[in-house]
This record gives sequence, structure tokens and C-alpha cells, in this order.
Amino acid sequence: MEKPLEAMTGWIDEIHLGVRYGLKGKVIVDEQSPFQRVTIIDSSRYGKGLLLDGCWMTAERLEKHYHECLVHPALCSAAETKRVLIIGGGDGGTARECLLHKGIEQLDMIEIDRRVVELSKEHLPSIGANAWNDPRLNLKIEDGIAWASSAPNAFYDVVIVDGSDPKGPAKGLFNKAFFENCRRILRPEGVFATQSESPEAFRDIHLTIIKLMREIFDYADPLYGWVPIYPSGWWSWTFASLKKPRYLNPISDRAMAVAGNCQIWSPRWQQGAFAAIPAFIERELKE
Ligand code: SPD
Repeated sequence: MEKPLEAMTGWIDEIHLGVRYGLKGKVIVDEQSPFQRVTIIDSSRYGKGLLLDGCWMTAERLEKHYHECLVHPALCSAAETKRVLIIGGGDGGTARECLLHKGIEQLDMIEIDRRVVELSKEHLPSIGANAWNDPRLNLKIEDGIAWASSAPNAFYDVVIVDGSDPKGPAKGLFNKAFFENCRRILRPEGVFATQSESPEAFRDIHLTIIKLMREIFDYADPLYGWVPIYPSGWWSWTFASLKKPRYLNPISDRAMAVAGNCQIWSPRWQQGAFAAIPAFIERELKE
């Protein structure tokens, strides 16, 4: 395993396309799990954080920028929220935001890497918070891609993919066969949500994700926000549904019930963020 840059400089960086995205801090865990390199750091600016294979996943004092935007547009707009599936999400932040929704009866969370869960519980306990003890959480350490291919048809009200970047164990979370299974296991009035990378730093994969989702679902649209430590800081989540783009319109009593806990997401923010599609993406999607 390569020595972390921190050993030399006190900076921990993700390097992507010749640009460094870094925090000043120290590495407190750096190990190879059966699936990936798992690194936990402690930084002065954002607290403790997690990297997988050298890519930023989360940090204590900015995780809500990511988790709220992935979860609430979907949970506030599906017709029902009784059965929800998270693929990935091993730090627990997505589960924590989901469980704010009282309508959830069963939250299946399928994470491939046990070490991500164990190290997150130990070093980043505020991220999963009470989700780890919530009786509605059904955590399985299994391959989420295999889970999606064997789950029954029309089983989940909401399916959320909280994976890493498209390499290593997360590579299969961005292809047609996977999205087709996600559609198959989604109820007809449900909502599918996935993190969809940066329109700037991962432009091609970002466009591919939206185009593929538009082939498979009746509607799919990206939502733009920001996660300061991710490449370019400019991030996206893409939502899909059948019959109508129901994710554009949060149901107001559900939104009211969770908005008070949110730092970034609100129905008003969501409306603006869906509208803030960059011109070059809009053009490319029309082609
Ligand atoms: N480049 C970062 C992509 C991260 C997506 N998942 C983050 C996990 C947070 N629960």
C-alpha cells in the first residue's frame, strides 16, 4: 500500500485529473479490506472523515451536504415509503436521513464491505447516529448488485444507491443491467435515487448515468448541489420514476416533518437545485 501523502506533508488529498482536493489533518486508520483501501482521517476543518481507495466519501462536519440531497427528494415524493432499499451507504448517513421519515417500516441496507460499517461506527459515530439501533434497519453485509438482481419485482417504494465512484466494488452500480434491476424492483409509484458524480470533474460518467436512466425509467433528472471535499465541490444526484417526474414535487406534510432537521435540503432548495442544470448538460442531454 502506498504511503499516504499525510505522512510527508500533513495534507490528505484525493487526486483527480491533475487536481488535488485535500484537507489538513492526520490519518488515523489506513487498511486494505477485502474490497478496497479504507482510510479514516481527522481534520481540523471538517472533523473525522472517510476515504475509499483514496477518494473522499464523507466527513463529520459536511456529510449533510450529501446525505440530505440524496435522500429527501426521493423519500418526500414516492407515493409510499414503507419499504426502502439502500445499496451501499456503509457510513450510515443515508440510513440516518431515511429514518427521519416515520412512514418507513423496513429499511434494507446492503453494504458490501463490513470494514466500512465497523470503522464508521467506531470513528464516525455521529454519521450513522441512532440509525444503527433503529429496529427498522435491516443491515446486510452483501453485494448490493446481486441483491438488486434477486429482489422481487415491484418490492420497494424507494431505492437509493449510495455507492462510491465508478471503480472497484462500485463499478457495477452505474450500468444498464443494474439500473434495469432497480427499475424492476421499484413499485410503479416509487422513486429511484443515485449519487451521480460531478458534472465538472466526472462529466462523461455524469452524462452517461442520466442518459441510461432516461432509457430505463420514464423520467430521470439530475439535482445539483455541492460537497466541498469532493472533486470540484460541485456534485449531483439523479432521481427517476415512472409515469411522471414525481421527485420534482415533495409532498408537503412529509417535507415539513423532516425539514427542521436539515442543513441544506428544503423543498425550496430542491426546486432551485433541479432548475440549476448547467447549459452544457442540458444541451448534451437534448442531443
Ligand atoms: N466521490 C464521492 C462519491 C461518494 C458517494 N458516496 C459517499 C458515501 C457517503 N455515504
